[in-house]
Amino acid sequence: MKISMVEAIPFAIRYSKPLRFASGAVAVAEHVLVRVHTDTGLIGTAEAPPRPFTYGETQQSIIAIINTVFAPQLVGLSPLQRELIHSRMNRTVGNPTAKSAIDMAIWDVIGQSLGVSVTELLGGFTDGVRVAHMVGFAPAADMVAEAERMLDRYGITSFKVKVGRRPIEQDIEACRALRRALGAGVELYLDANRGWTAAESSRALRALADLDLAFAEEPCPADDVLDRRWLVAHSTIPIFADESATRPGEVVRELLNGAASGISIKTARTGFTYSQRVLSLCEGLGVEVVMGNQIDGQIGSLCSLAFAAAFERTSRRAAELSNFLDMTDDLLTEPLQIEDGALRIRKGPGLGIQIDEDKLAHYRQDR
Ligand code: MUC
Ligand code: MG
Repeated sequence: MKISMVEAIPFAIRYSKPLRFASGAVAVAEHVLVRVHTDTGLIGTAEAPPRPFTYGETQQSIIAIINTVFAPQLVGLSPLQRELIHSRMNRTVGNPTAKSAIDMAIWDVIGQSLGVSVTELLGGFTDGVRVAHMVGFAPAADMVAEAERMLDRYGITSFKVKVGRRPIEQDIEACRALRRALGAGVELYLDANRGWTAAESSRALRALADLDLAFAEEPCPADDVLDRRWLVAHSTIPIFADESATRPGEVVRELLNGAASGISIKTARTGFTYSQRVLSLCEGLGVEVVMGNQIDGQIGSLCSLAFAAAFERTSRRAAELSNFLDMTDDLLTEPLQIEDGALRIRKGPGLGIQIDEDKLAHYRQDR
């Protein structure tokens, strides 16, 4: 089996409720559908979400790099030559979501060709993963209403609260209101997307010390090297790295620098191949992981779920798999369903992604 073509299709689907956070906001999912075709007729599918505020990629840059650089390097290779595929793509620095979508589509093809699911291929640990929901910036009462809706309708009991950049009192008020409304039984954790200084982080974490927060993600910039190390050393809760640890080398650097005590794994930026390597490093170094969300649609969420369910360490914590709920529509023929606070993997071959071609025709932007 040989790769015969790589397609990069831009599409745009509106959010019914835009997600706002310290480093940006997303109101429209302007993603790229990536399809890896083979000479056997099998087609692997994944999606790349451009996140200029985190990786510098745009929808146009993802399409350009795939069409002009990656596709010509990959056509003619076997999907099983994953190391060679990455070696070729890694001649170009950056472009993590473009590379990762190709990687995941290739795993999809391999799973389909063997008649097994990607979760089985990767590790096959479990078939269901608890879901954590991300609550974006809004007045405290609205954040509470959103979390209550997620709890009532989907049984979700783990919430990531977006904080940072806006007046710290507003964040403190929102966190207190959430704990008061949701009770002691739910898990709450924070993500400041580098929106605080180390001193502000320390102040906020002290002010919130009685709320039983599970951990805090990227409270201040990892580039503030000594400040961040000081914060991690003095924090009473774990500090997780997300956008400061987007590939294996960065993960090791941040952990050995004392800049983090846990790692967010996002398949959108490390695919399955490098997510596995990041996970192995975290196991070896003895740190916790959380499956993060790159504000993925249903395709990206399915990829993240497939990986999360494959391993013991990734399925321990609730995984961030619910951002798609705020989109007005999506491309799967069979939508993802969160039930009892969990998502179950698709048992069929590969990733189990079936694209609704009518919807794709409607939302694609290149025709
Ligand atoms: C997250 O965990 O930070 C928002 C910015 C980004 O890079 O990802 C999202 C969620
Ligand atoms: Mg984050």
